[in-house]
Amino acid sequence: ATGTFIVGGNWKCNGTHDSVEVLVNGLNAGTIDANVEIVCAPPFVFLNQVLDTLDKSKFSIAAQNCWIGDGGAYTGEVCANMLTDLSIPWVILGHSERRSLCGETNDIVGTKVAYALSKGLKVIACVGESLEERESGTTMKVVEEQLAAIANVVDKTGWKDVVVAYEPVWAIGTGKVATPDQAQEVHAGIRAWFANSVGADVASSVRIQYGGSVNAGNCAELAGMEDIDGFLVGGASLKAEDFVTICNSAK
Ligand code: G2H
Repeated sequence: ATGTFIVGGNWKCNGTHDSVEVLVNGLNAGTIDANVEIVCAPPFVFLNQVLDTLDKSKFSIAAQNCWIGDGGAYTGEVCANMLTDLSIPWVILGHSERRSLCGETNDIVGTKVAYALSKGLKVIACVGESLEERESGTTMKVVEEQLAAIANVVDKTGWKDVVVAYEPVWAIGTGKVATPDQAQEVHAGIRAWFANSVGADVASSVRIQYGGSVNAGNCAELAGMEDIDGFLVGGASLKAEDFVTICNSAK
């Protein structure tokens, strides 16, 4: 694996004040291996609660999205400056649920990533193909186009603050995890794309997470793959004990 193993917990649109309290207490009680970076992404409305209660010596905090540019008359949106104002270091951008359900195109995601980086946020940038795209043999083409839309607007040095999350859409929340070999193949392809299209230095330093039905039972085998540098976890990140197991799965 490349760099410090990095695990994200994407809580998605789940939780109540009380369930967040239970989850945070469970996470704080967990014993985490020394050499792992962990980023928890609660819904916006619970960011302050999590900021106040989560043990930040073990866990960092991310938002799950942010607006494409400056704040202003954008009803319902949250902008990058608001996150940095709360000292939130990370944001997840381009999650497939936002791409497919909220109409975020490759260009929108690229612009969002560039803007968030310009405001000092670190970004977990998500890419991945649908089942139809996989079956038609276009997985790498789709993923490369998603990455290129980011690379077109992000300076080469900006990649130091980006983690790529490869999340095959067909494996998200379906219980259908990519096999370690399937994931490794795409991760290696992503690294090769970086070498050819961005630079050898970025290719050898960028961290690539796998996401899609990662759980406490399948994480160890996936974590053993050469180009898997961490995970982005959805469902299993809502169970503290399972999430801690996943965080500790790096070899
Ligand atoms: C993929 C993942 C987290 P899950 O969306 O981003 O969710 O682990 O529930 O498949």
